[in-house]
Amino acid sequence: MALLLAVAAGSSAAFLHAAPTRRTTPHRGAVVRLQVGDFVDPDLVSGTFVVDELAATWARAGKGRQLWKPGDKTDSAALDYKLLYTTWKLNPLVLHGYEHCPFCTRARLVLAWVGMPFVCRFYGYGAGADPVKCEGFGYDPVEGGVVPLIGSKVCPVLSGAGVPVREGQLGLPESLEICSFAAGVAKDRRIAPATGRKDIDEWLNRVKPTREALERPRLLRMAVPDFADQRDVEYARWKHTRSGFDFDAAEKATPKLLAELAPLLDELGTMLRGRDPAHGSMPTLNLWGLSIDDSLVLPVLRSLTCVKGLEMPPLVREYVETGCARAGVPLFTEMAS
Ligand SMILES: N[C@@H](CCC(=O)N[C@@H](CS)C(=O)NCC(=O)O)C(=O)O
Repeated sequence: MALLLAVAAGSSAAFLHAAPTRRTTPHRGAVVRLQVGDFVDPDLVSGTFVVDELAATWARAGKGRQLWKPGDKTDSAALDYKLLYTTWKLNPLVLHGYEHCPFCTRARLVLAWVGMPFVCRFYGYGAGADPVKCEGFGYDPVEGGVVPLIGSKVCPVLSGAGVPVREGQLGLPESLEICSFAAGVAKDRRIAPATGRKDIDEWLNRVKPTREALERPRLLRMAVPDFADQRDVEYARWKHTRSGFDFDAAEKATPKLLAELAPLLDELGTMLRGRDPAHGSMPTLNLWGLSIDDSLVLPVLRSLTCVKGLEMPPLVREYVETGCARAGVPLFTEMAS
């Protein structure tokens, strides 16, 4: 063994310094070949077993080559994608958002369902709002929240190597664009596109005023990063109040609102047509399993878990519990009020 190592070490030095004699067919490490001019090609071997082995190890380790980085092109688009995906595994994408926000939840669910490597970064809800434009509410208008990424304080935003961005931006905003991008590049699992089902669209519209009245006062009381600072709470109250929302009246109307919501939740139960065997058999809106349709409805149900005493029909409860659990997204039940 000692002898073999000595021979190997000697040959290694010879390989590094000796003039190459012949080119072999590319071995495993050789496929990562960038279309750039000046890099050392280690596919030049001496023809002896030990040296060939060392050359293969050298090449597999990527020694002597210019390292691939996102944006580089090899001679194969499939390989570029593979390398990009490996980059994401090592350096996960970042989903910037608010914990309470349904649009952020939508992106988070889809990214997790399809197995994208990502982490979440949450912000205070008032960070990035300009007090000059918001009657004194908000703070850090230049550096706060996602302003440095996209120039405005709207979440969610996805950032990271290889994420497509518009000119002048450093991240991809818009929840459905993030979902579409993720569905297009995901490797581990798939999600079906949205159907455009009219019943889903109508249900979302009909439930909106009731759920907003129930959620808004309660979301602000939750122990989440979004409202950790009193300035975040004040900004949110200002934002909704100026658009005509009455926090006190909404809280007082809780029994009436709950009564309004109950038949809508029953109706949703009848709209759940399938289950997804690839996702722990969770209930789904469509017969063929998870689709973008589910990412439109589930965030709404998740938000509603901040309402104490809210009863959901068993299938709807199972839908929100399993759908969110599959994505590692917590419900608000323990913070409900
Ligand atoms: N169409 C956008 C809507 C995003 C949106 O409205 N986000 C809200 C959070 S719930 C936001 O960031 N609002 C900032 C503000 O109002 O200050 C999407 O789907 O991503």
